[in-house]
Amino acid sequence: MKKVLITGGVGFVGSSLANRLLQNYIVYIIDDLSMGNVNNLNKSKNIYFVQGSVTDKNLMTKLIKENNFEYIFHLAAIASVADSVERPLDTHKVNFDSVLMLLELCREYQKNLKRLVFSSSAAVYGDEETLPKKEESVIRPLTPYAIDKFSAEQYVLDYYSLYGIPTSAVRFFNVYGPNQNSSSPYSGVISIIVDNFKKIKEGKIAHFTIYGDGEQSRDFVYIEDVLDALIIVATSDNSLGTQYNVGTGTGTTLNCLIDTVSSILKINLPIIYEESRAGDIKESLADITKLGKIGFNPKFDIVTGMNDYLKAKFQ
Ligand code: UD2
Repeated sequence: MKKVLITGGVGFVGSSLANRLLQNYIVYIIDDLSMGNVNNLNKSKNIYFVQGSVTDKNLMTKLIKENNFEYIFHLAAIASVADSVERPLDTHKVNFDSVLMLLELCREYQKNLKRLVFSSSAAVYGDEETLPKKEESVIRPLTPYAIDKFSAEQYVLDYYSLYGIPTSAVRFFNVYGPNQNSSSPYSGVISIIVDNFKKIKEGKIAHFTIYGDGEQSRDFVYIEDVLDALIIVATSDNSLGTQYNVGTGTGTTLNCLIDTVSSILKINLPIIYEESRAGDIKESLADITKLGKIGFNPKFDIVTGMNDYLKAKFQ
């Protein structure tokens, strides 16, 4: 069987991708377990797990030198924007330096690679107000996280034009689904909301804090659609050397989201309103025309996505 490498492969997106790909590939995973959990992975003899950091040059060199990968998905990152503001130097090592090192290792050792896919973020667009965001919209990265994502993405794409390394990048909007870690206040808002609904269902006391009036909206994209997008981008000839928004093209407000979950579960979640978070943007919405042109068509809207998620979480 052919080999795939997923960095950050026990995290939310990485583990979901590994579980999908292990039917057809030997899936190599490198993860330092800083956010993810090995229990996210299905039990399979096709998974080869390496515990370590993508910033470890010796470890990465060994991994890339000794294996021929058909695809590499670089999903390892410090995902918290707040962390990047607190610790710009540390987060830069993971979110930027590891990418450049991986590109160099691929240039040297991966002669049969079909694609390296890098996970970037909608954060690169920052707070410029024109919506929806197209890939060529104004880029205004406002945090170390966003700056690293944008610069790493540009390096990744340049390695195709400069050296012919087959690369692509994706800019994730707000991804949600089972296995998303809800432990930090900066975890994806849907995972926090679902956790609180779960507590109430179990008879515990819980509430959800809305920062602002709840009318802020996001383009929430379900993990199954994200996996489809990653695979389409990795396998399309047209996606070489270019980047794609990964969203649904539809925005949902927090208020509407909470109503949707309430009506699916028939449970009421007490809400507390607090001041908006510093730097929070009001609306975020992807234009997914470019991804559509290579065959992406999201299968889940917020209602079907939340139904699927809640089924997995509450069964
Ligand atoms: C997302 C990404 C972030 C960065 C950013 C770029 C996630 C988890 N975060 O941040 O990494 O790429 O986009 O724009 O995908 N909220 C509450 N209560 C809570 C938690 C959140 O009201 O307990 C609000 C929050 O203030 C925001 C909205 O919910 O208005 C969405 O928050 P988020 O952290 O899920 O995602 P976002 O878009 O701020």
